[in-house]
Amino acid sequence: MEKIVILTGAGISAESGLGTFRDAGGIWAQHAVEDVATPEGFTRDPHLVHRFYNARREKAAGVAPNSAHLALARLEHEYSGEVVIVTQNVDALHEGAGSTHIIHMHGALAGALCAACGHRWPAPLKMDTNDPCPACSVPATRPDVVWFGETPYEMEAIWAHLEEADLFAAIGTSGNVYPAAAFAQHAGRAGAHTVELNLEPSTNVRDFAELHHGPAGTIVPLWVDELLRH
Ligand code: BJW
Repeated sequence: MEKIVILTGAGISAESGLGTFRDAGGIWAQHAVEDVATPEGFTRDPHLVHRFYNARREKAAGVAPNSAHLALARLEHEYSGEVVIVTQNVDALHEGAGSTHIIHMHGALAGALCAACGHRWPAPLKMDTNDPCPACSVPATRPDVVWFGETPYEMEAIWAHLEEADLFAAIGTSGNVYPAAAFAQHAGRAGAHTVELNLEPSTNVRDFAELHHGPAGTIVPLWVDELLRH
């Protein structure tokens, strides 16, 4: 029984209509990363950060999984081995497609987090920093997402999955953000065959043994068909 670990990034959701971060006209071209994706930015102007995430939550609620998300769900259900998705994405499109073994290493738009006590609960569509925490009542609500300088979720489990992987694939990620950008090297050194599926070569393309370049909605279903044939 073979284990497949798949890292996904913003590029897999691009054809569903969600913007990527670093492509021309992407999210970081419209918003300063230090203002909306750091704990310091949240301390400076929590209302700005909530406006940014409320708008993204609203947008994400109106989009549907594309053929790449659907192909990964099919892989999980039809493959004889184990399939684990580690996503950097905060949208719920893998869940919407029917995948079940998903780790949201950068959190989720669907989550709220109390900056005072660490309690986590389902986020309403619109959040504000004055919303009281249901556990401690302190008005310190923030999106349950991982900002620069914070520790991504479930890292111990992720490193263990990477070390057990027979096949590691990265889909739709530019390879600029650590620790995710180190996963291919880590899995490859532990013995996995490494595959990149991305619109263009990523920053760490040299860490991959096999490359498929093109839109995820086209190349991921073909790759999954091939895996299920063997
Ligand atoms: C398509 C496509 C189509 C387009 N089909 N493809 C110096 C050196 C090394 C590291 C550091 C350093 N200084 C600081 C650090 C650490 C820092 C970091 O990496 N900084 C770099 C900028 C240098 N990292 C952190 O702080 C992280 N924490 C950490 O390291 O803690 C220490 C620790 C490590 C290990 C164990 C324990 C502790 C936290 C990082 C948090 C990132 N947060 C964000 C925001 C999350 C919430 C939100 O969504 O708002 O996460 S930033 C943003 O970038 C978001 C994404 O998940 C992440 C990655 O972006 P992604 O997905 O790769 O998107 P893009 O836009 O970059 O790329 C899209 C790709 O798709 C492109 O290649 C396109 O070509 C492609 N594409 N259309 C296929 N149709």
